Amino acid sequence: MATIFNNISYHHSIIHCACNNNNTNRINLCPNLGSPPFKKPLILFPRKNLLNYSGISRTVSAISSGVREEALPPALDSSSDPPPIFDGTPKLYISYSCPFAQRAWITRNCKGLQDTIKLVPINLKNRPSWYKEKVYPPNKVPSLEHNNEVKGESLDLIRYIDANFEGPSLFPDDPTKIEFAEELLSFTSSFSKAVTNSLKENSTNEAGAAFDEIEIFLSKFDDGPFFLGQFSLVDIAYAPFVERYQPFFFEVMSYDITSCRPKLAVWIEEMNKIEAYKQTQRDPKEHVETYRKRLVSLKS
Ligand SMILES: N[C@@H](CCC(=O)N[C@@H](CS)C(=O)NCC(=O)O)C(=O)O
Repeated sequence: MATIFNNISYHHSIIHCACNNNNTNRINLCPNLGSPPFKKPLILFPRKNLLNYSGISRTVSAISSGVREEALPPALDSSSDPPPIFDGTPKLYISYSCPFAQRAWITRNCKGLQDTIKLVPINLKNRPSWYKEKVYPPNKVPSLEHNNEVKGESLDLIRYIDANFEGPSLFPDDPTKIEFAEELLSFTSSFSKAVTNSLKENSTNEAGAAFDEIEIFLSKFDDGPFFLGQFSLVDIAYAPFVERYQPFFFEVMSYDITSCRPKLAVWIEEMNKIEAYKQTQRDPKEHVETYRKRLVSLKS
């Protein structure tokens, strides 16, 4: 599972973009559609700019240092006994394939909480009945058992984990960045809706416009390659979705989401260096198949 993007070259590739990379307001200047057979995207990003981001090494190395490879437990199914519930050990219930759960899992890893918050993976296709009955009545993942309560909703959970557990802070102090973080966190649902609409219409128009928005967002702060400059919960909120959209759009829609979006290309590359995130990634082929099925169900 930790191998994910290691076996593909989408974001580690070279560099080649004919459009004006400084004009982040352009829409559809670079329509991005190639006719198959389609080459792996060639992304040109100004590596020397990365070296100017003084914050990267500080934040990300703090997160990555001490992150060790974790043996992931098997997913529990309808035949599995529940873990000891409300025994005082915080537990994060996830599904390995769920992007919402992945947000909470990345946050837990980035805070270095592997020994504090126990990971409890659930097989959603063959869900144990005790999960709904005894743990989390909405019957969704993620959920977090902490202090004799169970909470859900991924965007609430990542904030909760950040605020209530030890480890590096993943939310800014600066009021301008806080305001922007709120805007970006709110945009996550519009982003996913735009992609879903694109899939329904078999067109990249709406998704392309949403990726253009992302490119503009990534241009706001220049003290690092992340949404708020420095790595934060905002990056964690977007990463699981971009991880799925990038290979799906590339393989199925022949659309390279990083083409003419140099900030997004760099963001993906930098995210993929974060060990705490890498440990949560899945094989891109699996994402492509999941979204292929989703596409069929959206159209039927
Ligand atoms: N808004 C929720 C969405 C969570 C969600 O939809 N999780 C899916 C898995 S990716 C789930 O548990 N589905 C089970 C179901 O709907 O029965 C969040 O952000 O946590």
